[in-house]
Amino acid sequence: MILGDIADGLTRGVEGAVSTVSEAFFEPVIRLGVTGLSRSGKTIFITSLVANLVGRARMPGLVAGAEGRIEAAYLQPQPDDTLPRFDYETHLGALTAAEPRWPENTRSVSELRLSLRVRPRGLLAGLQGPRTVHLDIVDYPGEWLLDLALLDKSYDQWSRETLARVEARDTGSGFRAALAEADGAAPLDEPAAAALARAFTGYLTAARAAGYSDCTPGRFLLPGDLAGSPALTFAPLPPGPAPRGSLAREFARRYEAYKSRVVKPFFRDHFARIDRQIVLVDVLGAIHAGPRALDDLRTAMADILTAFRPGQNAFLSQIFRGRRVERILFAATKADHVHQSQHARLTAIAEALLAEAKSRADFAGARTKAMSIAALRATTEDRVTHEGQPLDVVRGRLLDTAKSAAFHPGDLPEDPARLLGPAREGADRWLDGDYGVMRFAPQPLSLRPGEGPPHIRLDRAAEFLIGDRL
Ligand SMILES: Nc1nc2c(ncn2[C@@H]2O[C@H](COP(=O)(O)OP(=O)(O)O)[C@@H](O)[C@H]2O)c(=O)[nH]1
Ligand SMILES: [Mg+2]
Repeated sequence: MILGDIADGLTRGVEGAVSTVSEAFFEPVIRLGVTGLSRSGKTIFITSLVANLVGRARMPGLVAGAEGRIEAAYLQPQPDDTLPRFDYETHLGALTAAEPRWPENTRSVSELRLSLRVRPRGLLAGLQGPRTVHLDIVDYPGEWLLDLALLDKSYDQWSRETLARVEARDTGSGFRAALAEADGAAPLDEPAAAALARAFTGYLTAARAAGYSDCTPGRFLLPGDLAGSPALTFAPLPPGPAPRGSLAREFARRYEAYKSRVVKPFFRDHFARIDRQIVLVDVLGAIHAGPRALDDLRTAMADILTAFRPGQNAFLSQIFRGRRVERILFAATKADHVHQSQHARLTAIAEALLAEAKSRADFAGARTKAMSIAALRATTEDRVTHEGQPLDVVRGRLLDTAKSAAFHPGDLPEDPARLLGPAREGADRWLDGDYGVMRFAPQPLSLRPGEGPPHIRLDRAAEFLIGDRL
């Protein structure tokens, strides 16, 4: 064991003790983690959740709200001075503009504190005044969770595995060519090292775009503010001599620095402090992209979920020290793309996607649930007559042309195996049907006072995630 690790564990323990004591005596804090692969809907989810907690008219499923016990909800300065703030106002502004648009991509971790003034329920209601519960929402890329696997791997081992994948993929040709020019034993030359790292990043980006998910290191895809730093300027190299001062020696050192300076601090400072977690999954997008993308999503989710089983990993056990994420919600997002008659099937597919990951361990006693949601509803439902038959459709404004359209995306199967079976077998396309997805623009909103944006089951998601603490 490395000494640094022991120190990590100790500091965390002391901090943990202090915060538990102060939280118990003063104002409780719920840290809600929001994650998912890029484009899964994190930004929209947080924006709509906050807006719908501030104005709760559309949140009947949040019990404390329905009982009228939430007296106020307001944004406050967040407790962590070094984390970027989630840019709620800008994102909400984009969604509620006269010409609404989806917010820009974000690619880093950010945080927002929403404080709720809540009257206690039951017998205590008459005895105690309202108390304040802080909800700290932490948005971070699911890609970063994939890095957990690196902690157990040496540079040589990671290089071997990564290069085997590079060999097998078309998207690897550019990096293979760059590698052929490189000599690991030669003295380090910074421009050459940077060029090699760029070629490797190019490969990862292409592999991700082609639907592959095992694209570590995760920060190479989503560097946040670390872009260009030495900890992100390395690449895998084939085995060979690595004398002092050589490229290979320096890459191995930077790989270790990436683990200790980038991966570990994220897990220790952010991940290990999460109480409740939502994992957003764009199931419909993957079904639309085809069997390979769906199977890839399944393996990516399995990898991501290992992070929620601290018992399986020495480093995680150490930083969690018996604490755990208490509830995990898996949400299939963008459910407004299909008619509500399809939602139960969508949820069943999401459940089946996670079944394997779930059966491997039970998340150390965390409560888990799967749901289909739309954080921001961009469509309305309708039923039309098509070739003499009634057909359930959704209507919306198309993102590309701004034209209004009615859309029937293809019926999802009742049995998820009809999709997951072919996906696992590596089928090229779906035989049973054609699952289209249209990209809808957000609809213009005219919100009344006390109302957040329209959604599907965002209130139930909130109830599962935080309802018991209100
Ligand atoms: N129709 C619909 N589209 C959504 C919804 N949530 C996300 N999207 C789409 O998915 C895209 C990515 O969402 P975003 O929240 O930025 O993803 P992030 O990368 O995980 O933060 C958005 O630009 C929207 O086009 C939703 O609830 N309904
Ligand atoms: Mg985002």
